[in-house]
Amino acid sequence: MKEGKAGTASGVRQKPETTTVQSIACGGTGGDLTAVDARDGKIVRIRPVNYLDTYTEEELAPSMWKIQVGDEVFTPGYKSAPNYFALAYKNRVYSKNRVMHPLKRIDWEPGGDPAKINAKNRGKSKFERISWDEALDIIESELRRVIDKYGPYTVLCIGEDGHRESKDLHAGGGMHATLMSKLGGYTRETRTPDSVEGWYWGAKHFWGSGCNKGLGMPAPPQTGYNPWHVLKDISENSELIAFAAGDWELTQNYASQMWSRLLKFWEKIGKEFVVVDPFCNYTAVCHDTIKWIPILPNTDAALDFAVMYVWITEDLYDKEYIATHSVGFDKVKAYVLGEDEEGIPKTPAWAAERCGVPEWTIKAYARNRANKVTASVHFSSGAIKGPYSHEPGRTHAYLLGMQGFGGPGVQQAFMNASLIGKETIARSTSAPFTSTTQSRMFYPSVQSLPRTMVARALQEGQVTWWGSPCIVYVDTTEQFQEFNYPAPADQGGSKIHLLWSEKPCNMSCWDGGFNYQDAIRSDEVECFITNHQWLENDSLFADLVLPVTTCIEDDDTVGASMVVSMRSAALTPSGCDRVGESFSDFEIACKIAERFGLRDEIDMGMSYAEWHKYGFDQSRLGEEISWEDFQKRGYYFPHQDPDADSVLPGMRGFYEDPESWPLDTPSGKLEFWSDALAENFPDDFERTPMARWITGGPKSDGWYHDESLWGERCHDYPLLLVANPARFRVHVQGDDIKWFREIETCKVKGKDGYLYEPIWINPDDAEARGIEAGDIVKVYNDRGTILTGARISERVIPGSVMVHKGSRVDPIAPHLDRGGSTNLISPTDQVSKHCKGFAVSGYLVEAAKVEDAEMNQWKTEYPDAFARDYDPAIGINYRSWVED
Ligand SMILES: Nc1nc2c(c(=O)[nH]1)N[C@H]1C(S)=C(S)[C@@H](COP(=O)(O)OP(=O)(O)OC[C@H]3O[C@@H](n4cnc5c(=O)[nH]c(N)nc54)[C@H](O)[C@@H]3O)O[C@H]1N2
Ligand SMILES: Nc1nc2c(c(=O)[nH]1)N[C@H]1C(S)=C(S)[C@@H](COP(=O)(O)OP(=O)(O)OC[C@H]3O[C@@H](n4cnc5c(=O)[nH]c(N)nc54)[C@H](O)[C@@H]3O)O[C@H]1N2
Ligand SMILES: [Mo]
Repeated sequence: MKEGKAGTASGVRQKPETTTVQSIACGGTGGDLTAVDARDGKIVRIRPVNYLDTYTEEELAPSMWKIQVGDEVFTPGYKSAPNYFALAYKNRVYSKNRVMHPLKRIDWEPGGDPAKINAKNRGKSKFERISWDEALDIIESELRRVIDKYGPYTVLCIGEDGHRESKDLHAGGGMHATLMSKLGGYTRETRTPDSVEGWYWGAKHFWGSGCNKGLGMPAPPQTGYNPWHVLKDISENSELIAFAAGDWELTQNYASQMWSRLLKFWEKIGKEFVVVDPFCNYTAVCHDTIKWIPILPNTDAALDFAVMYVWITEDLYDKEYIATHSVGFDKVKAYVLGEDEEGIPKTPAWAAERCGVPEWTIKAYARNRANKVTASVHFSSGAIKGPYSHEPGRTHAYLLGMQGFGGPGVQQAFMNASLIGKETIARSTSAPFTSTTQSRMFYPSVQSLPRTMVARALQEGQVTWWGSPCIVYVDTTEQFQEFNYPAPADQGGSKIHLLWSEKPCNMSCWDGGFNYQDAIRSDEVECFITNHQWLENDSLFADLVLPVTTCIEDDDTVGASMVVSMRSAALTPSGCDRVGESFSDFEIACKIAERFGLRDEIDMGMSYAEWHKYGFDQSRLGEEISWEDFQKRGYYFPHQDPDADSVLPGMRGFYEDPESWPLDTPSGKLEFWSDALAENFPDDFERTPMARWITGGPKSDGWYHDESLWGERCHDYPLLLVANPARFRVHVQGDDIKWFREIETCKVKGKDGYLYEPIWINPDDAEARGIEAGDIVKVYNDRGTILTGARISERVIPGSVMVHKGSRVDPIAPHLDRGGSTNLISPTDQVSKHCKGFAVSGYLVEAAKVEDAEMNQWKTEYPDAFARDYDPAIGINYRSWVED
């Protein structure tokens, strides 16, 4: 910690400021470094870091990467470019929504007696402050009770993986599980492949498991973990950049604003951009060399098939590459030309009726992509988070395959492509430095539940699924394995009765939120604990809420990995006083462990200083900087590998020599038709061995979804909802940042003064419904109703509405919510029968103006919900839910 000069403003002698370096980002993987200035234990401001204050240019030279095209040079520069969330983080630390003390729901009592747990009141009744001693007494007694009665697997540890704030030792998401594994086991709640659904369930069968051992984003296994230099290759060789469901101006900036600079650089060196999107997204509105092609949500497969039709009939694809690098293309070709049993040619006219893109635009887009070296760019892709996302996931991949995927400039850039350089000492894609892996052991658990299936497990007592009991990073073949909950009783399997979350936002981030709330409101759940900094989302439905520190308060280290301008390792000492009575998840686990005589097994008897040194020793940092120097400087950027330029970018190895660089598909090549799918799921008509135009249908016919404009449900709910990450939040994080809430695209002020989450609606659709700008609008389907505020704009295609996901829930009554959190009304079913992921965007809703009479009726029926304390600057907050 550095001391600044004592200020003498207005003649009053002030205490000196202290400055710490922090790596703040709500994505969990660290951000561009910030300097946090504090006075008297309170944060004063947060600002970028000038690296030259700590290092000389010569010292930094080996760490800098560079992309040069002609005379134009792009480098990270000497000043960090923190994302705007980090710069606004003071608002988060001192939010009126911070959990100040341990809380207990007023009408819940430990012991599991249905008459005393009042399960039905979860999300309705308020909380009271209790002391840490009381909270620990209750947790200890509840754990002892449920383990004794049902066995340890009755404890479901929620949130082992997900985003959260960036922390190492103090991070949540595994501390409860680490503790429970010492107490005999637990049920593991596993993440489903949220970011990459369509690639994971679809494209993996086309191009193999991909990078990170199974994320489903393309990379031949031999390149190891990183598609190094994809961005460099695109900069040097691509002519057209297709953002088909990608918005780098929004999504790529959550840990560093470098991505805006990269887009500007691409613009400067003459790249053409095309944005295929239901929404004229931020990349489209912020850049000049752009063409926006509006498309109806979740219809990309139709567009892609028509593009293939043009390419095949006009001889505009790489036939030689197809012959040498792929199998099964003939089947797809026959389907596209209508030369199969279905007999429907997928012409641009056919596609235009389905995807809403005019015929001539489809032809122009197809020819433009074929005539120019085209890269496909997204973070993970918004088009692949809907029902049957394996279809667009595969058709997007087919297009790359037909243009010689891996050749110069023919690349797919996605989140991991953000690792432009190749550090010498980094460990795989993760940070150069992190002690998390030491403190947090993801003990394999006999019993697990995918996040998408927790509600059904509680409601039906039994669930079956195919694919991983562990997180998303697994081989393709693993999708063919069947899993069951509960695990066999002789292995200790039992039903879950105690829920404990270290990432309490599943009702807003995962699918079917209203149904999840119903499931939590059952007597089956005898106790629900959350650890949380802010009183929001799942925590409103908890029985006990434990206050957690923010990343700035913790004495920690952070290794920044993805989506930063340079990967870094930093010591991030506590930069301000703790807020309220908060402790980190790590400290909470230690406190509880102490009750069971196990503290030493959690903290290994080490102080924080010892943990930091231990993390340093475990990393390879010592090869480049001494511990003493690292402590003195506070942060470090690993050197670039001098041989990095010889690394083949993305799929180049496979492109050049598919025999030496085979994919990990059964044939080693791109598989337009997957024999493995045909063999394992011969009767699956939702995900067949190759991509098709799938619209779903009624449940009675065996379909999982009827969420398209060609089924039955669209007569009642005719609008397709797009629910993307928000410009002014990272998932659910940051909804209370008052600096952002003032921005008019962030919230819409209703006439009742409440700041509603905007619904972006086209003027035609608004007029047809009598909706005017600023109206309170209900968005609903048979799963429930959320309230929003009208923002009328031609930025959204007619027939679709856009509501950013992740605003905080604000329950009025079951299945009725004022906060506008879209995932409350998303489908409860998985992607399709054998794919346990979620479908959270591109589904059916209707929108209508809320008339005064209806609002008044709700106010009369649910007076408590409307009487809650509300501060427009912040929204709902701690005082709304805690009794004095
Ligand atoms: N409709 C729709 N839904 C989506 C998506 C979409 O595009 N549309 N995107 C999906 C994608 S790609 C993702 S990655 C997921 C993200 O989903 P999540 O990973 O669940 O999202 P976060 O908002 O990062 O959730 C972090 C939660 O942990 C809390 N938290 C933060 N730091 C800490 C900590 O130190 N300790 C504890 N105990 N809690 C902490 C935060 O307040 C927040 O509630 O959402 C998915 N859901
Ligand atoms: N500000 C901010 N940045 C973030 C996040 C955040 O929450 N906030 N989350 C981070 C995470 S974890 C992830 S995985 C990424 C997500 O990154 P992506 O998945 O790439 O992002 P999305 O915003 O879901 O989608 C990108 C674009 O796809 C469009 N889109 C949606 N549906 C369709 C469709 O059916 N067809 C087509 N063609 N386009 C469609 C959207 O309108 C949007 O402009 O973002 C990361 N960055
Ligand atoms: Mo994600």
